[in-house]
Parts: sequence; C-alpha cells; structure tokens
Amino acid sequence: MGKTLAQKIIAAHLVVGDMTPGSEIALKIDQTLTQDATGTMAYLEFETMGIPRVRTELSVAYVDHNTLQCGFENSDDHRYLQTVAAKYGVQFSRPGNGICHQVHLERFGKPGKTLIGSDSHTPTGGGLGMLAFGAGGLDVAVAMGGGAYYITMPRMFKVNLTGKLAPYVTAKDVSLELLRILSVKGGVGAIIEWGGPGVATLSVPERGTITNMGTELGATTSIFPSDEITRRFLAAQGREADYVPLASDPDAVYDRVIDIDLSTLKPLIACPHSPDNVVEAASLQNVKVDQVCIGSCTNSSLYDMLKVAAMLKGKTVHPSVSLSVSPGSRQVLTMLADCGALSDILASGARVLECACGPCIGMGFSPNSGGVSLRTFNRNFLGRSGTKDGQVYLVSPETAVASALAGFITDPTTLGEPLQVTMPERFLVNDSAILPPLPADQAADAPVLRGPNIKEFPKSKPFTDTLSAELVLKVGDNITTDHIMPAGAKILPYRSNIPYLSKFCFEVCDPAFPERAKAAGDGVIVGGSNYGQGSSREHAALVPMYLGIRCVIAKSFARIHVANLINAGILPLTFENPDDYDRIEQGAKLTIDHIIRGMEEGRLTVSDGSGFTFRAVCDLSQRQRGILLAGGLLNYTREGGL
Ligand code: MIC
Ligand code: SF4
Repeated sequence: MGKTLAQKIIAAHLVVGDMTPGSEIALKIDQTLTQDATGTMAYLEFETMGIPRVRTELSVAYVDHNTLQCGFENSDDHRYLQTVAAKYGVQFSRPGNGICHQVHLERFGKPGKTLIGSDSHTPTGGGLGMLAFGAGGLDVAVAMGGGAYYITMPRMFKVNLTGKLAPYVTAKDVSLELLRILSVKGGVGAIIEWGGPGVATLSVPERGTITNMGTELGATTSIFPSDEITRRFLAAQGREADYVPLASDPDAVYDRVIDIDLSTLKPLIACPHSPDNVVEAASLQNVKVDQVCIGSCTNSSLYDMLKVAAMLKGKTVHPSVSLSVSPGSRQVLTMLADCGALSDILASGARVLECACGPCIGMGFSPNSGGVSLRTFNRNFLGRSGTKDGQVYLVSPETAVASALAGFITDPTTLGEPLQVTMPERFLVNDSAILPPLPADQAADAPVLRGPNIKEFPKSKPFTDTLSAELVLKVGDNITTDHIMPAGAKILPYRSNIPYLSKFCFEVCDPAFPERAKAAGDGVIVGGSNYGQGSSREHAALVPMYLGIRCVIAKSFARIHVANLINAGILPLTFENPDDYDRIEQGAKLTIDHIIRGMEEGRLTVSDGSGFTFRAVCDLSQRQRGILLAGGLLNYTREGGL
C-alpha cells in the first residue's frame, strides 16, 4: 500500500511507536521556532534543562508579537531572547524583521523536514512541504534539547483540488470553504494533505495561507507536495539547494477525501466570532465597515501585498473606514518600497504598521465600540481584537480592499477587470536582521540578561491517589485559549510573570474566576467540546495550574491544549457519557478516588458530593501518566524521563 506524503515524513522521523492512527508516536525534530510571547517561557524552561547548546539542525527565535514596548517589560524580554539565543545556538530574528511564519517560509523552511514551533500557526511551513506542528513552549524546549516530539498518530485527510481560482477569488477563500465544510472541529486528529491538479495553480505563499488556516480546523497539521512551484520559490529566495521533490504515492490511502473545484469558489467571509461561521461575502453587502486590517501570518506575503497595492492604486480609502496594512516581513516591505507599491498603499490613506502580528493579537488597532472590523487574519474569537463588542469578520485581502474603498462589505468580483500582478524572479535577500548565535567556544561565558518582569516558574504538584477539589468554573463548547488566557497589548507583556497574568485568566467568561479559584485551593474546570482550541500558548495551562486547577473535565479537547495541560501536570478527563456534563453544577465538591489505578485502566469515577457519580475517560499513554504523576513535564525530564 502506498504512503501519503505525511506518512513518508513521519516514517523518516519516527523514534517511538508505530504508525497506527490514535496511538502515541514520537518524532525527531529537525527545526524549531519560537516567537517572543511564548518564547520567553520556552527558553526559561530550556535553561532549566542544563543543556549547553541546542541539538536541532536549526532553531530560530523570532520577535513579532510583543513589539510595542510600552514599558520596560517587552524590551527586557527582547534582550533576554537575544542573549539566550546567542548563547545556546539559536538564530535571532530581530523585532521588526517580520512575522515568524512568513520569515520562516522565506528564509529557513525546507521540504521534508520536521518543524515544531511555539505558535499554533507553525503549520504554515506545510506550504513548502514541511511537516510542521504548533506545540507548547515546553515541548519546543525539549525538542531544542534533542528530545523527541510526542503526538497521537493522526488520520489522513486529502483535499483534492481541481480547476483554477477565478479572478478576485483567493487562497483565503479556499481556507474559508474548508472551514465551512469541516467546522473548527473537523480537522481534529487528522493531517490534511492538499493534492490534485489544482495544486499546480497555487504559489508557495498561497499554499502557506492554506496550511496556516488548517490550524483553525483543529488539524494536527496540513501539507502540500514539494514540486516545481516549490523549487521556483526556493530558487527565488536564493535557496534552490534546499529543494527536494516530494509527493504522496499514487496509491496512498486516505481516511477521507474532500473535493474542491477551485473554479466554483466565490469570495467568502467568516462572521463573528468563529472562523467557521462562513457565508458568501456578497450576502453581507449592506453591512457598513468601520475598520479594515490587512496582514498577519495568513495574508502578508509579497504576493498579497502587491495585489493590495494594485487595488488601492489611484483610489482613496472610504472616509468612514480606517485601513491598516502590515507587511509580513522586512523583505516584503523593502520590495514594496523598491517597486513603488508602498507609495500606492500610502497614497490611498492607509496606515502602514510594523512588520509584526500587530492587530491580529490585539497589539493596537482595536476597533471602535461595536465596530465592524474586516481582517485578513485567521481568528475572530470574541474579545481577541481588544474591543469586547467588536464585530470581527475574516476575509481575503481582495475582499478587504474592495470593502475599505466602498465603506460596505463588498464582493471584489464585482470590481470588473482582473488584477495583473507580476512576481519578481528573485526576492531581495538581506538577512541583516537575523543575528547568528555565538560560536560554541565563546558561548559558555556569555551572559543572559534578564529583566525584573521575569518571575519564577510556577510549581505544579504531583498526583496522589485521591483528589478532592471544587468545581470552580463550568463553561460551554469551543472555549478558546483567548478565553482562558487572553492576550492583547495590556496583558501580553506579562507572559513571563504568571502571578500577574493570573489576574486575567478567563476574564472574558468570568472575571471573578481567579479569586474564586485561589480561595478554593484545589480546583476543577468543566468544559464542553473542543475545549482549548486556538493558540499553542502554554500559559492557558500554566496559569490555571498556578491558580490551583488540578483537573479539567470536558466533552473533548483541542490537541495542543491537552498536551499543554499534561505538561503542566493538570489531569485532562473526558465525560464517558456527555450528558453527565448537564448533571454537575459549578460549586460542587468533587472527589476522584483511586487515581493511579484509574489512570492505568483509562477510567476514573468522579463523585459530586451529593451522591451523584459519573465515569470519566482518562486516555493517557504510559509516558503521559508518568508526566502527571511527576507533577508535569519539567519534573519528569529532570527525573530522567526525556
Ligand atoms: C495566536 O495567534 O493566538 C498567537 C498569539 O500567535 C498564539 C501564540 C501565543 O499565544 O503567544 C498561537 O497561535 O499559538
Ligand atoms: Fe501572529 Fe496573528 Fe499569526 Fe498568531 S495568528 S502568529 S498573532 S499574526
């Protein structure tokens, strides 16, 4: 039987387990990336491992999230990241050099390699034929130390593309179409491989847009073949030597095949507050727009920006719309400037922001009260923009520009003449903002500079055989990491200060939660399905752990979050009978007995103090049980479990 492309890369990197879907496997990791908002914690964790130099082929530390520097906190973190990277053998991409996923695609990604990144959109690298995963910071730290990366062997989905996109219909619309078909839970437990004749019509940046948004499907990752288009992209970046052709076998077997005819797609739009709330843009054409933001790791390539500039050329942004444009990297911005396209963007009245995540993570440019904001980003979760009642819609750059000019949501296909954008034969390569690490012989004595905002790592408790804890919070379905541990300009600078961060835990759902959890001592959270979707931020596990949470019982979990819970020493359980979710109330005093035996048997009994008991599934590998019993992955690795 033939293999899928992902199965081939997994087979070449498999160090533990066999490739039976649903079983635990471990992979050798070739490359890692971190960004600053998760990276500070990841390097603090790496330092505690006592390993003198990273053991990967390549590790890169990017600074792209926390670039505002409203006080000393972010600047201190940047300095910490720069010095820790130099000492331990990590490339350092300076603030302003661009968004990690865009720069990694341009300068470092290699077909056939494995990559993990402390950011959930790391699968963007799948646009180049990499097997790239988002992971918690601690998993990235372990991989930097040479440890393997553990995942559940996924099922294989294929999206078979035929036809060609019509003018003004884009890769973003392909992503939104798949979200419409599969929903934010539809990719859970699967790798999505893109194939079929339509693949040859998509450039690497367009493929990157699509693999980037595979994250919103809950997929383990997404991947495109490495073909002639990939070779040309790498050659244009001066990296043809990194090219290898890669494809699935013709007789590869997939668990599910979804057909999409590119030529039938229309411009789509995801309505508030979920990326799968998708309708045709044309159906919302009377909705007045207050703000439009173009950029993010989904849509900030040179190709996207050239189209934006061509559409804005000679036009003026509607007076009631505020338009921001954030190019994805210094390379993109420089090339826009050199060819004059930047002037076309500026002349339209747009505000050009730094090459960084910016508004995508609520780092400025929040919408006005109740404002309608059209964004080319990947997430529109409640409150993420920084304005609690902001109405955020996700769109392609083309729909964004058409709407910014009209002042209303506008289907760009109504604009007539197709866009003519020519891509350069070669990208302008200047890596001056990527600082190489110190040579190994100078690294030992090099100082690592830490600011006062870096606080001690919270300590987790090992499990004993009984847990008595209060049900301190009960929440519904699709709780995102933005609900659990919000980001944004006011909070993000405190990612290495867990005590301060804890004041904002679950702020969107219940601002009284932190105080209540602390007062309760040991606590339990109950959630619905897809609990923890979204970001890879391990803070969404570390902060609840700091507040005393020992266990989360949900109908189902998102992949990265459940791994982060286990790494933090929090027991994740699922309801054996989902109806039991309705039978327990916030405030109940829960008791779980015989934890050690129950973990081995995969079932635990929970009683709620009023005589009601229910069964919970505890689907853990031997290694995961070891981590929980040790009180988290850091303790486990210290005890020799790496
Ligand atoms: C996001 O898009 O939510 C983030 C901010 O990039 C996160 C990482 C973080 O929380 O720092 C992600 O996607 O993993
Ligand atoms: Fe940055 Fe937004 Fe991409 Fe996250 S999704 S990495 S915040 S641009």
